[in-house]
Amino acid sequence: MGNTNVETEYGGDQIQILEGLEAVRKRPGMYIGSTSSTGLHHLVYEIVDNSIDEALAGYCTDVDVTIHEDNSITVVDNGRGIPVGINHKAGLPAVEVVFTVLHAGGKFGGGGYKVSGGLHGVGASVVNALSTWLEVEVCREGKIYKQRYERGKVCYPLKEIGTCDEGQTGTKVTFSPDPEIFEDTVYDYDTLRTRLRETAFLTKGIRISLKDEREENREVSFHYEGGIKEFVTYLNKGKTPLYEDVLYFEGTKNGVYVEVAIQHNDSFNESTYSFVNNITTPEGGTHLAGFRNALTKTFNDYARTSKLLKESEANLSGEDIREGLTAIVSIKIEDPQFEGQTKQKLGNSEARLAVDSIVSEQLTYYLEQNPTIAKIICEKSILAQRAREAARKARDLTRRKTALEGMALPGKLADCSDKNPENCEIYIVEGDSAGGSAKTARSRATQAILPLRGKILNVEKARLDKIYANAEIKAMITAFGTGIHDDFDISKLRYHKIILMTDADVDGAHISTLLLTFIYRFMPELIKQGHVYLATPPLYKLEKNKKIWYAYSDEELSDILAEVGRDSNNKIQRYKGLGEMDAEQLWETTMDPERRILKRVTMEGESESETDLTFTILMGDKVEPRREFIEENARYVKNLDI
Ligand code: 28G
Repeated sequence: MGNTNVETEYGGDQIQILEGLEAVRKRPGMYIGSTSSTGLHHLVYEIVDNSIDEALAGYCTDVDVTIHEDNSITVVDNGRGIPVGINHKAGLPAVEVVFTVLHAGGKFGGGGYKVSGGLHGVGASVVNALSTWLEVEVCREGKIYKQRYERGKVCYPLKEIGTCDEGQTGTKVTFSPDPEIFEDTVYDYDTLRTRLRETAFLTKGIRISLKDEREENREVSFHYEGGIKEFVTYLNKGKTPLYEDVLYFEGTKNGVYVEVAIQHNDSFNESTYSFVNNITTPEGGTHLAGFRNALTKTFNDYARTSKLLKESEANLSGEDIREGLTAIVSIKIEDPQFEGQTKQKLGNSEARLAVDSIVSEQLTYYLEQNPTIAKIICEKSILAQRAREAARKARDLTRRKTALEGMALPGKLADCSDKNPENCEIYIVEGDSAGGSAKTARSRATQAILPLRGKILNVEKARLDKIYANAEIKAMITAFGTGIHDDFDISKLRYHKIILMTDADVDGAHISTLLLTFIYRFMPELIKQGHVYLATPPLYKLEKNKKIWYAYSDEELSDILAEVGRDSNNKIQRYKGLGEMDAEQLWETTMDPERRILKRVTMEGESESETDLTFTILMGDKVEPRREFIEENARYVKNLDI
């Protein structure tokens, strides 16, 4: 016998194990959130997380991820290798336990989380259960061990398959996601790349590579010695920083390890992202509250003692200090408690204390040591304070107006007659002439039209008082009915579909992006809840023998030509803008709910910091990053599916 099998008995315990994994297959959503593309990609993160835990424990420096031709995935790390000795409780090799025993507390099942050196391997059995097959190889003590599973079931006992150098250790996992479970089993390179980059930023020093064997030369590697400090630099790359330094604070308090990096830029938006154990917390929680409190307190103290803020002046608000701030708050905590409806909000009170005291202490020291930078930030905050005061006055004025006149809808709006928002849609149309055609074409009961004149204000580059004063923006705010920012109330939304209709050319795409930027910054819930759509006008009209075809892409045009014959009786018209269509054509091709194609704008699967960066780069004033971005992300520009 060439291979030495590790002796195992398969008794009652093993049957229980199978029942455990059966439960995962019956209710995959409970363990990985969903069986959509998001869940599919989640499998990779679960496996990679185990390598990251090994890195956080101090034993792993490299993680390599490969997407194979058949969409199976291999992850290799150079950690200690999952132990192969018999685990006495289960009577099985530890590695087999890791892959076949459903561990308490998956991400979506509640309970404990894994963190450095603690609970590694929590998600491996879930991935195993949801894969048609999975193979694990472990390199330890000069030997290579292997085991294979199919739909979670062991194919053979752990066996030795060869030798390796004494000092060489590590783990290799290959799995093939089960098409019986997932709607789609095709991996998206960009999605994995974005997430792995984020993971590399959050785990300083680690090297993570990604290779796509489905396409030649698709390979990247991430390695950030500066960790979240470099994350902040990356997020600010399309902006103009107000000072060169990225401020970095780090420490451990009451068992909470805290890392914070910040830098201000000359924009007016805040981009703060918080993480707990490398997991993003979009709803924040105690760690973020601690950070904000420390920032507000420390800057006010400094501005007072340095006399930058006079005694007669009011305190700076947190918002003033965070105008133009890019920040990462990342903590590691043994037993994180997640609260709120979506369990995305950290609840541990010790995290608030730890972040607050570490940031307060180290930021106070930093400001004392760097008075020039301290002054730049304080002065920016004081300007923000004044602009906010001016904006408040402008807003109060418009509020009073609407209170007197009732809801004054914009004059250019051709409203629909149906008053049930669920049935109603509003077309935001570029240009008065296309607006005119749309008003004629529309179905008056349910379709409202709001024409906008030319380019709308770029909200990335304007302060609040100027934004509120802009006519096109005011028209949209009153037409939508929801209010914005703190006043935002989705229950007041007047149309359940907001449809952006612009020319199918570069200018049109630019206007769509300006509109989306406005909605994303001021009413992100509209996008998150799926109310925002892009209309797709046709690119070509084809006429032959009194019959008409419309083509929405070049591909479609050649398909139609192949079908009807490519001869001189074909008349092909290339539409340059919406204005070239008459009302009837506009209705047939772009507005008729029976025939039109709408693209819903989503943020699913995209990391939030990446969406923010997309808007900053597309709308900011740096030319080079925008050109690079458009080249790298032709995909985005093609379908604008953010
Ligand atoms: C390549 C794809 C995914 C991993 C390790 C290393 C250890 C480990 C993993 O132990 C079981 C439970 C607590 C000790 C730990 C090795 C200690 C000593 C490990 C991975 C045994 C889990 N030597 N590397 N799990 N613990 N990489 N990569 O999964 O008691 S998982």
